[in-house]
Amino acid sequence: MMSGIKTFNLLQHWWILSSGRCLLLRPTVKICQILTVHVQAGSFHRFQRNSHSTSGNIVDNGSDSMQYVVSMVLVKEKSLKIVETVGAFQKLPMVMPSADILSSALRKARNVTATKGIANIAKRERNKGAKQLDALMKELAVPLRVYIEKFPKKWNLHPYERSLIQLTFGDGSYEEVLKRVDDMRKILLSVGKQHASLCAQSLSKREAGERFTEGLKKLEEVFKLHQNSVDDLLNVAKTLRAMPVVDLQIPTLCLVGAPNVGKSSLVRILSTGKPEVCNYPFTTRGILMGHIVINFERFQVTDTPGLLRRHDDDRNNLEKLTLAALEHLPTAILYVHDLTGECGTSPDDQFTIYKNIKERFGNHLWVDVVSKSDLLQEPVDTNLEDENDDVRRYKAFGPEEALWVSVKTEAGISELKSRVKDLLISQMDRIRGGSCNHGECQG
Ligand SMILES: Nc1nc2c(ncn2[C@@H]2O[C@H](COP(=O)(O)OP(=O)(O)O)[C@@H](O)[C@H]2O)c(=O)[nH]1
Ligand SMILES: [Mg+2]
Repeated sequence: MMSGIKTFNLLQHWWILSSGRCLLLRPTVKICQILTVHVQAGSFHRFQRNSHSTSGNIVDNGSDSMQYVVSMVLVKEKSLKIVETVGAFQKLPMVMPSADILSSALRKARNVTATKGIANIAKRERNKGAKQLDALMKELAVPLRVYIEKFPKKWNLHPYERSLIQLTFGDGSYEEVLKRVDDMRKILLSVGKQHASLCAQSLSKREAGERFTEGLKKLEEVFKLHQNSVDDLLNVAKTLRAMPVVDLQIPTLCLVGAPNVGKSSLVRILSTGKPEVCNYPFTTRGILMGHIVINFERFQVTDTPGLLRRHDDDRNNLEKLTLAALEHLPTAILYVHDLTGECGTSPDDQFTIYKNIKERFGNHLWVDVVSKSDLLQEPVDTNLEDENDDVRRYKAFGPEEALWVSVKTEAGISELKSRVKDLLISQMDRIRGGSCNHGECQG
């Protein structure tokens, strides 16, 4: 929440300054917040010095601390609306290459004539020059304004699309490109206005001609200096438009597990159609974000190389994509476990990853699968229950109720197909029942 951020800033001030108590009240009135702070007597002055944007009064409440009531009128709060649709990238405006904007603007400006009926040559010349410079400025600046208006602000995007922007361009780059284009627009307006005005004040035909040429040169120069911002925006639009499209109304099966555990092999065997492989711009590896057909029903599927045992900050973009899909899309999870020890991630590490994912996304519809059963011994029913040894039980059986399957012998596959189909149909019910927002499905 926007107000949360404001509050956080205030609290930062306070934490530095005081060991006293802080109470934050959030009234329903959105533009106003009241922060009540008990400040130790000695630290009050520093607090006051650091709080330029606050006003208030001291109330001596008779104890060794003073109560300082800060009434703040905050900048208009933008309430973050929850965006429930995707598809913004397909609606992006077509950005013209910068060279085309410039040549088209120059051509249009050249066709502008002086206002009719001005008999005096000098007046006519300066009128024409000023009008042409004004037209050139507008022809250059207006398309940029349209782009800025039509490119969605990040907070207006569905969180999954926001994640895709983040993964593709990195932190803040999308906004930075838009800002550069807006800055360029402002400079063009300022330079254009200044030179059109100079031209309009010319005293002779020659002076008007010179000032016009000077203005034209300056506008062209400024445009060329910044034109790569427009071309960068064009590339941003191209990249985003080419992203795989997801449909929030169709259930998505998300394959999760460590790399090489057999996820893609399962997708292939589960699907009667050929799964489509789409490309995300942040990786050269083919990622499956396509459709599968199970028993004549069409579902979406995402399959990435897999999650490793590491902290979220250290994850690569493909791992982050899996997490973003789980977090923001109404997905059902097919979690694949390889207990053979051959996939490169030990069963111990797989257990750690599994626990973490289950903790975070346990509210999703879920099926656990132990893969490559052809390579595994029948588990012996030892006394693990008594030992209460989760890891050892996991290593022998996989998670509770996991289905043992083999792509090689097709053992367990028909049962898996029917479990996955039931899972996706339940997912469809959740979507239709409206209990799925951004992947947070309440079961
Ligand atoms: N023996 C055996 N090998 C399998 C089975 N499933 C997958 N594999 C092998 O395991 C390796 C990794 O499989 P893949 O589907 O690419 O794993 P992913 O990285 O999780 O998508 C490949 O060499 C597969 O042939 C299985 O049921 N039995
Ligand atoms: Mg794979």
